[in-house]
Amino acid sequence: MYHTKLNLHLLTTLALCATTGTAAAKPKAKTAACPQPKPNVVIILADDLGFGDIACNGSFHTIETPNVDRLAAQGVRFADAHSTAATSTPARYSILTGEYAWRRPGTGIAPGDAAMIVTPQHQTLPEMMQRAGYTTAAVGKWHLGLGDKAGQQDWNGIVTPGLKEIGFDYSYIMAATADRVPCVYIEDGRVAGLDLANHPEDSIRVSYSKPFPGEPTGRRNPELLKMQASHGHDMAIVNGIGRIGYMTGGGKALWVDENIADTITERAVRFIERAAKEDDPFFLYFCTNDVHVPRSPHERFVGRSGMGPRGDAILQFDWSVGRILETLDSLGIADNTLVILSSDNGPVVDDGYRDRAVELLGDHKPWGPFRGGKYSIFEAGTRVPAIVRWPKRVPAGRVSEAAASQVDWFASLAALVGEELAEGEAPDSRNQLDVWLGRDRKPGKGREYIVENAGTLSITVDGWKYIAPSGGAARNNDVNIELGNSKEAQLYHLTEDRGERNNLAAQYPERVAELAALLERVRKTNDRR
Ligand code: NG6
Ligand code: CA
Repeated sequence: MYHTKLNLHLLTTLALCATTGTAAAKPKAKTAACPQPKPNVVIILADDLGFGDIACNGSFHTIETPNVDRLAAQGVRFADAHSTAATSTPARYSILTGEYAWRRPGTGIAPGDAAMIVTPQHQTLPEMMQRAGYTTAAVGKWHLGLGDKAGQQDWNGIVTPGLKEIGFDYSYIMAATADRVPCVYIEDGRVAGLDLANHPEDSIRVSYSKPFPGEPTGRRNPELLKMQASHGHDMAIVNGIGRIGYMTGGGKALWVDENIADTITERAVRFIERAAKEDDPFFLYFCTNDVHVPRSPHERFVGRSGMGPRGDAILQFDWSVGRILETLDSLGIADNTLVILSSDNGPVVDDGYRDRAVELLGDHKPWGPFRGGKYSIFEAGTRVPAIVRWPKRVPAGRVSEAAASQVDWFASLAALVGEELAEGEAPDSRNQLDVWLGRDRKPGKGREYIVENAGTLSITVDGWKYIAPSGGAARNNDVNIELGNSKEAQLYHLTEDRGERNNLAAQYPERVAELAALLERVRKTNDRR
């Protein structure tokens, strides 16, 4: 059996060489040298981690992130990398499908009982990796819906279709976010740790419309809360924290917020350990809950940052990164593992719980030098931390100023592992492997344009950013973030004005027209080439 598998792996490697050989005339062929084994690929995706939330992006004086910094020192750190949207569901949709979420209705922030948004009909990133011979896993925050009907999932049986049907061999996930019910982990389609045989009373019910009679809610029973909400988050109470949505049951399967990082990091580590014993390479999509609300880090991080739970959650995130890196080191596979670290969207300080994040922020600037934050079309909405390390192939200790977008991970990884993309697969994703492996690092390299999405759209070309007019609110006062909407067109010269202070639209009407036309073209056609 072992030999059969090994032979199969050899055959795949040879096939990869053959594919690369055919393409030898094209410059991208150098990206897949032979006869090297395909690298393992680990994506570590933080939640709401801002550009300025990691020390190596210039915040050394306010936060310590030694593990993230080590990754950067051993790899390439990006100064101009973007998620495709300023909130989680659409940003993650783009990573897994290689398509801009704004092309599809129903890709906004999903409730915990949403039907699958990345569906079995999609051609997904993990499926492409499976085709290339990879063993795949998703661990941590999901937030892309489950099952085929909203509100109809069987939380007490198998939640299906699920991640298996879209290319993940193994999954251990939180359905949505920590502030949304159901507050349980789902392992390969089943709620982990649910023991209905001995505890039928733990049967789980979930509703996003009606409270369950007799169950306390944050709205009616604030005295039961250990963390008060600042806005929203006043429905079910689980572990003393008010959530979005109602649920009952769960028993011992309910998560303990303080242990989420430990639990999911441990599952990610175990997957790596198991996969490393096999001959096939592995692909891990590890999505942390940190630093999303409710921020309830483990007690060993409490008080350590001096910034309250938000800062402590950053330290906890950094710890998770350290555990993954240590695991790769101890298994001797770090050299041939491509690690990509990033965040789904920009930062927010008060996102609905009174956790003193605003009061204790001090000089720390989660958004770095950029304007706006999570939810915003200004830069801080999608200009996210991004670091890539692969000791064998990525230069160490470099900074890339190339324009880069997470939507390109799909086609770039396909090029890396030698997979052709079918017609219609990953329609907006481009092969930007030379950028993502840190070979092309200069400004002006990389994508010819970056499209951002936060309700309205923006497009940036050569440092000029155009924001399409929109009737949306100019700011969200609950979270104290400028959303960047304006009925007027906006044009910023990011090269000179990265803080987007001077709207130059009136001065450069031709440039506005040009960028608006380009955005219109992208709206109408796929973005692949
Ligand atoms: C908002 C939530 C916020 C967060 C966000 C999604 C309220 C008042 N606010 O609606 O707390 O959950 O959705 O964040 O409910 S994301 O990072 O998953 O997109
Ligand atoms: Ca997020």
